[in-house]
Amino acid sequence: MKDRLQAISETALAQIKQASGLDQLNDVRVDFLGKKGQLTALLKSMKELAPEDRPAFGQLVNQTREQIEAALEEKKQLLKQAALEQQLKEEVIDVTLPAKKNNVGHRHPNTIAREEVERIFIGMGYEVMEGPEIEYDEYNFEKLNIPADHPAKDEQDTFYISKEILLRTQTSPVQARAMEKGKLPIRMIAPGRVFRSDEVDATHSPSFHQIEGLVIDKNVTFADLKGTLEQFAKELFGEETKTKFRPHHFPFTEPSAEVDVSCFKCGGKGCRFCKGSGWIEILGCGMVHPHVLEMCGIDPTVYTGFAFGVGLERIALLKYEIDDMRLLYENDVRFLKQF
Ligand code: 2NL
Repeated sequence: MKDRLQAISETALAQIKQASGLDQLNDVRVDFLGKKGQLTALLKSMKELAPEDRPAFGQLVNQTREQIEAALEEKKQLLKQAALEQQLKEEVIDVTLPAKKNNVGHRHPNTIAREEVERIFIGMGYEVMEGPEIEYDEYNFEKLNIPADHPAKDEQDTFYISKEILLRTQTSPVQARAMEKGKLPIRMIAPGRVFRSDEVDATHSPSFHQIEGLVIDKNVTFADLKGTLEQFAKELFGEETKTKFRPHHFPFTEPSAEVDVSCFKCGGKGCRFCKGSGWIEILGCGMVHPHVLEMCGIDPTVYTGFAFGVGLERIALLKYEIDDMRLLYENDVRFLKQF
């Protein structure tokens, strides 16, 4: 029995010495010290010894176990150290290499233009408000003085979810909702996506963006409208910009006007950009129709107001001299990076 113990001890220590990895070392441990290991088997066979020899032999087996355990632990530390050194050698970082370039995104020209318009009106004390893109016919048309049989409904043909629910053709429903809330006075702009059943070309898209403005208070006049939009045009296109109000018709305003700005390319002399006229159309506006005020719960004998609507894409195309609206929707980074 002693010889067997000696033999087990020697082979165990030899195998531990030779182990070249932690897995292999663990195999050795299981083979000798495990439940079905050689040393355990030897302990079990102690009954072959005379009872008086058993305690001394048991002690010997335990000593051997401790020796093997100590050798295992020592080898384990050695292997771990070697593995760490290997890892450090493999993962050397060359701090002199150039850093990886981070591709940072860029604001879309529409976003730049919207934020610019918002900045100007916030500076004049306006609030920015938003509303749903899916609207009731009632808010998109009826309350804005466009009843079922109105020809403007042809011009603003849109996408219907049902007979009463549609994709909004303008952001005015946001303003109709604000008026209905009844908190006066109102000074607000409503930027957002709108929809029309239009064919795609250089200046049209079935989905585009608008910014509408609304002011409601006592004693608001067309002079306030003119002053406000003149100031807006100067801030957007430069201090020297002139404005021209041409009479127009919108169902929701009376009187109504379209506004031209003097061409910021040629200063009004006439060039390719303004098609020789010296003027560029930028928005539509007017005094809110008394019937619209009434339908939105405001007494038109006490309050008056003005409203305007700007096409965001139109501003972006003009400001950044882009000649085709489709470029705004292609999301080609080579295009978008330029602004
Ligand atoms: C255009 C013309 C316009 C309005 C929008 C408006 C809104 C309410 C009441 C009255 Cl709640 N009017 N909005 C008024 C005049 C013109 O837009 O050509 N936009 C691109």
